Formats: sequence, C-alpha cells, structure tokens
Amino acid sequence: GLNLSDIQGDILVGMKKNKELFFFFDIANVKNFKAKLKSVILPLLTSTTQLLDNSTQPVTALNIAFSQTGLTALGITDDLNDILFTQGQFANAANLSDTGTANWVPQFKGTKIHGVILLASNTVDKLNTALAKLQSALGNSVQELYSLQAAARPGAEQGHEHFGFLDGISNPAVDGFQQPLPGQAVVPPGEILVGEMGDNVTRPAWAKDGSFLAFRQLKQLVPEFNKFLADNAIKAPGLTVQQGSDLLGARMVGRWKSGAPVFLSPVFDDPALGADRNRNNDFTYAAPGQNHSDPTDQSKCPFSAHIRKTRPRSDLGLPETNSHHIVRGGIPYGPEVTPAEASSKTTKTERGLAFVGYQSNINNGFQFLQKTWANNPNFVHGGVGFDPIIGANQGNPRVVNGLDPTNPSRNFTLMTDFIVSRGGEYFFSPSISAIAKTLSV
Ligand code: N7H
Repeated sequence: GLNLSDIQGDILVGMKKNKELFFFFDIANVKNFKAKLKSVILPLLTSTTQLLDNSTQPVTALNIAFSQTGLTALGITDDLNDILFTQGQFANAANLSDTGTANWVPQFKGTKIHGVILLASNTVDKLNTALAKLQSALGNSVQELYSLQAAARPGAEQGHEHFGFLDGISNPAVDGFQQPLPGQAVVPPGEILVGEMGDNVTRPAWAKDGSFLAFRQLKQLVPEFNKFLADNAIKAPGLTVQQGSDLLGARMVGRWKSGAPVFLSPVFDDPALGADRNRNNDFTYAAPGQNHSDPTDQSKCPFSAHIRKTRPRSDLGLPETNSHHIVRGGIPYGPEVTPAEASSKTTKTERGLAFVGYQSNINNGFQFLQKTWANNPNFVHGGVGFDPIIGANQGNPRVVNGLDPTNPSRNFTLMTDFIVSRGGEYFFSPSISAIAKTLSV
C-alpha cells in the first residue's frame, strides 16, 4: 500500500476545511530557509493519514509545494522530467489559450514564485493566527510575493462554486487506497503520484510520492453567466422561463446545481439524486450494458458539457484506461455577488475558483484536459464545440453544440468568456521525507 503518512494530505484527500490561504513566496535566504524548512515547516506538514481521521486533523492544515525556480534555488539539480513544470506555466500560457497574459496576476508572469504554502482552517481567525505564527517563525528567510484568500461559500451554498453548482463530486479513486463509489474512475497510483506504479517516467528517487500541483486563479463572471442563461433560456413545452434557463446552465456543466447529473435527470433538477454519493456519479453516457456511448445522441447530455469534456467516460470506451485524470482540490475565492452586481448584470469585485489539480504528469493531466479536450471544438466528435464553462479560445467567440435538447444540432456562439484566467503556476508537492532528507539539507 501507499505510505500515507509520507504523502502531503492535500494531494489525495484534500484539506477538508472551509478557509484556505495560498501563500506564494520566494526564498530570500537559502541557508536560513532550509533551516526553517526543517525546524518550522516540517513539523507542521499535514499528511494524508492525519486528514483521514477526524480526531487527527489539525486545527490548521499545512502543505508546501515548490516551483522549478524554487527547487533550483534550493540547489536541486535533478530533472523531475516534466517539461511543463520545468518551464513554468507562464512560458506555456499559449498552450492554454488564455486571452494572452494581460489578465494574469502580475506575480504569476515569469518564474519569480519559488513556492506556495497552503494553509487551511475552519475560521479566518484561526488561519490568520497560524499565518502570523508561521511568518514570524520564518522571519526573513522567505518573502511573500502574493496571497490568495479562499473560502467555501456561506450557508446552503457551501460546497458549491460561484456559478452555484455543487463541486467536489467526481475525483478519481486511487487503486489500492480508495474504495470507488459507483461510477468513480479508478486510476493507478502513478497517475497521481510520481514514482508509483503507472508513472512510467524516469524520476529522481526522492521525488517518489510527490505530485505536480497545477494552480490556476480562475475569475468567474457570475452576473454575466446568469444573464446569458436568462437571455437564452431553453424553450420547450411545459418549461417556465426560469426552468429553461436552469436547464441551459445544467447542460453547460453536465450537472444541475444540486450535483445531479443531467444524463440521469435530463429535464429537471433532482436534489435527492444530487446529494446521494452512491448515485450522483453512477453513469457512463452509454446505455445499460454498453461500453460505448452512442456518438449521435446528446439528448440527455451534450458532448460539450464541462464534465463530459473533462471526463468523457464511455465516449472513449470502457474501462477508462486513459491517463487523463487529475485530483481536483480547488476552493472558491472572493465575495458573494452583491445586489448591485446582480441588477447591473456586471461583475464589480473579483470572485472565482482557486483551482488546484494534482497529477504525476502535467502534459497528461491538467494541460491535456484544458488544451486537448476543453479547448478543442472537435473533441470528442467533430463539431461538438468548446467546453462552454472552461473552454478557452484566446478571448474569441466560442461555438458550442448540443446545448438545446429540443434541437441538438443547434450551435450557440458564446461571445464572451464566463471564466477569465488570471494565470497561475506549476508546482511540485514533495513527499514529507523528501522535504526532510533532500530539500532541507
Ligand atoms: Fe471543473 N463548474 O462550476 O462548472 N467542474 N470547473 N474544471 N471539472 C466540475 O463532478 C468548474 C476546471 C473538471 O469526473 C463540476 O465534482 C468551474 C478546470 C473535472 O465527471 C463543476 C471551474 C478543469 C471534473 C465544475 C472549473 C476542470 C470537473 C461538477 C473554473 C481542468 C470532473 C462537480 C472556475 C482543466 C468530471 C464534480 C467528472 C467537475 C465547474 C475548472 C476539470 C460544477 C466553475 C480548469 C475533471
């Protein structure tokens, strides 16, 4: 089995807290930093084992990950053999079809960031207390370059991202570690963890049980998204305008706001289905007993729907032996939509998703999902169009097929993006023993 007490906790099971701070730093003094990494950070690192049991979860969880620039600053000369990591996200931004990098957070432009500390707790006070303690202990060994404060949404919206949809439903189960729920993909450990079975790339020995963290700050234009849904409500007998608008949104995502999959509940939301972990992921897009979906039928779920683009299930045939799965651990950031924003249908204050995706190979994982699937109008079939949620076309209009169930061949042309990339960076989240024995010495 996996050495769960050596694997940083965010990778496979997530921090399980409502507030999270992403603290991006550079190493100001290498010798001091290595000493602090060992004496201050190492004892605070939260393992997978600790997170699995409520009684061992720390009040504030902490993980750390390094960029290539950070590893280089630490004197690491081994090649991790992931070219996208080595070059950094900024150098490869064009692969993601962002609207250039003009919208990027300035600190993400270039390769200045050495690492990120992920701090998670259940209140902002506890988080800030932990941060203050940490910063005073680290002294001037590190310098803060940028921070992003993220938080689960309040009340009934908890667990839902800013467009209103329940998130965190479908992550792959790691073979031999997690018992899959019905419909969950099962992946070899090496698809997520470096150096484990299924990772066929040559790596330095110390990199074993680490994972690449693709971080993206994705701004969401929520009032604009809602305006689009209201203006383009699906018209069908028996549907009110509101229901037609909800149906359009659900078909763009592939799930209703409750989490219920449109493939299983094609016309109306089904909150009981959405909440049932044994049923809400139990579908393949194929008819019962078939291991391949019908390539002409998107009546129950568009081929372009966000969750279908990013995990095509039986569209590529079953079992799902492709190597394009990631473990997502993102969390919303920014305030709730204000009444003024809602009535003007215009975003005034930034909000979005602090996207976190873990994989052993960025080219097979995050970048593949974004570039080769979501941004590719001919995936999974010619002419299905862009993923209407995350699909990017360098800011140009995006054609999307299949959204209207009364006329599946109808194309929609989305004139604007509802998600704007503010950039990010690629990091490596090492094992705890690698931090103790290699990175801090
Ligand atoms: Fe997505 N959304 O609100 O529409 N995502 N996503 N995502 N996403 C998922 O199944 C969303 C983003 C994946 O296994 C759900 O857990 C938003 C990126 C994958 O069937 C919802 C943003 C990438 C899955 C959203 C965003 C992905 C998935 C349903 C950005 C990769 C699982 C909840 C602001 C490049 C697919 C769930 C499966 C699910 C939304 C980003 C990938 C509601 C708002 C950048 C693999």
